[in-house]
Order: sequence, then structure tokens, then C-alpha cells
Amino acid sequence: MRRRVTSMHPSMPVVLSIAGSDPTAGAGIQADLKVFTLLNTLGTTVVSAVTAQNSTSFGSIYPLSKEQVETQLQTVLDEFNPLYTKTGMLGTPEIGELVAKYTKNSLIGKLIVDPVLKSSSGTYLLEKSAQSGKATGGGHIEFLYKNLYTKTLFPLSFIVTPNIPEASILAGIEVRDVDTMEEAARSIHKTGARIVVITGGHLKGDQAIDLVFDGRRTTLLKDERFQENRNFHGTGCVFSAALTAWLARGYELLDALGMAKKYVHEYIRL
Ligand code: PXL
Repeated sequence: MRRRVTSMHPSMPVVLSIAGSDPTAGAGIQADLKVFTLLNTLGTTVVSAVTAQNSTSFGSIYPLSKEQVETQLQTVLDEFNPLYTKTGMLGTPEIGELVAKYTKNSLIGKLIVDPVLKSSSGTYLLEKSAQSGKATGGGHIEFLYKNLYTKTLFPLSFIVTPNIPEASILAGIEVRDVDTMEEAARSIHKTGARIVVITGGHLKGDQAIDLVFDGRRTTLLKDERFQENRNFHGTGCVFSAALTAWLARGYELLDALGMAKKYVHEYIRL
């Protein structure tokens, strides 16, 4: 059998993003690939869903079928051997289950899960099945969401990166400050995720505080708050893609996290 590529060069490791397409490239798989490339990793991509959106409006979502996603994945894996895979918008629970199968079979490296629930404009990014086109959403989606992540994907994850609204749903508590962030991180850690990173950008205050819990220690990463003077979406995608790239390049967890946090500021100034 042909040896699969883990890097073109030792300093350019292979990474994979499984996520939705955003045609404006502000978020989703296009943003991931830009970050992977800018940070000198060899990015590969598997599209889970096709969205039509820009920074101010969200048109439609077409999740792909499990079969369509699986053929993409197999084709990438025929040639490449990713060290890390990050997931963003997964489209449907079925696609999430597919990711779980490939992670269990040790085919896609270490898993970094960004449990995306909604776009910045408030549209749910998970659908019940692959048949829709119009975003549906609602309470039943949050139930499917919580089940998929806490029961299927987190037990197999190396790192999970919920933001405040996501952590609130995943842990079932209202996260409103650092104490409740820690409580949520502990609860999410019990699902089996090795490292929980709650990104605190949605909390009020001068600083943006991220909380990292590895099962023993809690670390707070502080940075000055990101000033929104343009219509940005996709900062969560950029953060988790940068984290994936720095880890694949061999940086230690806390260094990679600190660099990814700083990188979001640099990236939006590009
Ligand atoms: O930022 C979350 C996100 C992830 N993936 C896709 C998106 C968005 C937000 O808009 O469109 C495809």
C-alpha cells in the first residue's frame, strides 16, 4: 500500500477540517483552510454542508448526505494522514456519527471539536436530516445538538472549544462569569473530552477570558477584548483552526492556545 502523506515537509504537517462552506470565506471551511495555510500547515477539507451567507445575512443551508461526506473523507484519507482533525459545522447528527466512527478507528488523528450551534447572525447550523434547505432550528435542534456532542463526539475528543452560549447548553447551566465557566467546564469534561476550552468572548468586561480545564488544573487565558468595528463572523473558526495548526506544528497546549487567541486579533487585521 502507498504510504499516506503526513507532511510535505517536517514543518508542514497535514491537518483536516470537516466543516460547512461559507461562500464569503469569513467562517467555515474556507476560513479554516486560509488559517491552516497562513500558519504553514497542509490543510485538507471535507465539506459537511453548503451554506449561502455573507457577514450580514444568512440564506440557506444544505447539509450533504452521510454518503457524500464519507466519500470525500475516504478520498482524502487514501492520500493523506492528518495528525489533527478539527470539526466545525457538521450539518446533521449523522455526519457527527461518521466523524466519531473515523476517530474511533484512529483514521483522522486527534480530534479538536468546535461545537458550533449557531452562526453569528443566529441561524442554527445543525439540521435534523440532510433533506432541508431552509434553516429550521428550535428547541428540538438544541436537544439533538447536546446529545450529539456530549454523548457521541466529546468522549472521543482531545480538545473541545465551546463558547459561552454553547457551554451553557452543553452543561445545562447558565454560564455568566468565570465561576460558572469553571462549573460548565467540569461538567463538560465529565463527558470524556480530554481538554475543555471555554472561550469567553461573549462575557461582558474589558478582557476576553478563556478558561481551560484538563481534568486537574484550571487555567485562565486573558487578553484584551476584541473591538468589533467591522462585521466579523467566524472568529470561533479562526481560533480553533489556529489552535489545530499550532498543535500540529508541535507546540504545547497552553502555548498553542495563547498563540491561537492572539492570532484571531492578527487575522482580523489582515
Ligand atoms: O462561526 C461558526 C460557523 C461555522 N461554520 C460555518 C458558519 C459559521 C458561522 O457563520 O457559517 C459554515
